[in-house]
Amino acid sequence: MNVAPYYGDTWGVSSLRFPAVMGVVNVTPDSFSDGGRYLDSGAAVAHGLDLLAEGAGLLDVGGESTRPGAEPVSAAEELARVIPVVQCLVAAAPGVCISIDTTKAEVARAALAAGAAIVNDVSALRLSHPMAEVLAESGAVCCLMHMLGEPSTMQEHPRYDDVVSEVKAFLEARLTFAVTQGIAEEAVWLDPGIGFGKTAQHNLELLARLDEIVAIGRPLVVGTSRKSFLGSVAGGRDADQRLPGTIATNVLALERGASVFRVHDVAAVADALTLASATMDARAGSVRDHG
Ligand code: PMM
Repeated sequence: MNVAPYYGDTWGVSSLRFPAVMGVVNVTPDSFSDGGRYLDSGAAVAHGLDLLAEGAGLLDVGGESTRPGAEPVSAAEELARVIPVVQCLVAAAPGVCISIDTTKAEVARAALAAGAAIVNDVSALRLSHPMAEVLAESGAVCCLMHMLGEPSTMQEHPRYDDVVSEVKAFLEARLTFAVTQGIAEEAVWLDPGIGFGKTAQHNLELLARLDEIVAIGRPLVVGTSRKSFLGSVAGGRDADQRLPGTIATNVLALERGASVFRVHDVAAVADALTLASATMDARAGSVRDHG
């Protein structure tokens, strides 16, 4: 495992090695844990470069908050937020692997043209119909995520008979849909959507049985970073006090087979994953020397 930065390499998806830390760059006024901090594109770019130096293998740039109850933003506003950031990051760190966190096909198209390589669509191709076409034509990697309902209502009494099997069936169906739309199966990553229409207990069950979703056979992205269940399970922690929970859940997800770890606190999580991975290698009898 290597969660070190890939400076000097030819960046992009083909050179991305798993497990990889995905650093979050939210260019939004209202994301739940860092809203407003990087709304200025210069601050967002500087933050992205810091995350790369801390060990992010890729950056997830987003211009629309998906926090519970968040209001949608127009495509024009989202484009104005994210495209300058993608352009500047590509110029400042040639070959950087950028994922665009959007549900809108026109934002995805413009971000790919500006140098992004991955589309992180939390609606899993359900909100913007041309999205599948954009992905099929470009050959970009896409991350398809499970969400119950939509951000404005998703936390209103989410119910499942068996959250793990339902999320798994949903992801399998979206993968099949993507392939029928001409997207290569190899270009699809999946994500159980921690916190998207789930209670704390649902999130814990998904993490505990993550291996069942990994068994679908596509790289799995997990995003637990600073999410509210980490605070509630630990007895009440604000977003800025959830790093221990973020680390614990990402290490667990690694052990259960996840490939991409979407986090705000890159340095700490990259360190934790390096140590966890070295420990897993040692159990496997790996000859790799960790010094
Ligand atoms: N979580 C958020 C936004 N985008 N994308 C994926 N693939 N997985 C996630 O868990 C995810 C996401 C919400 O977190 P933020 O407001 O801190 O960005």
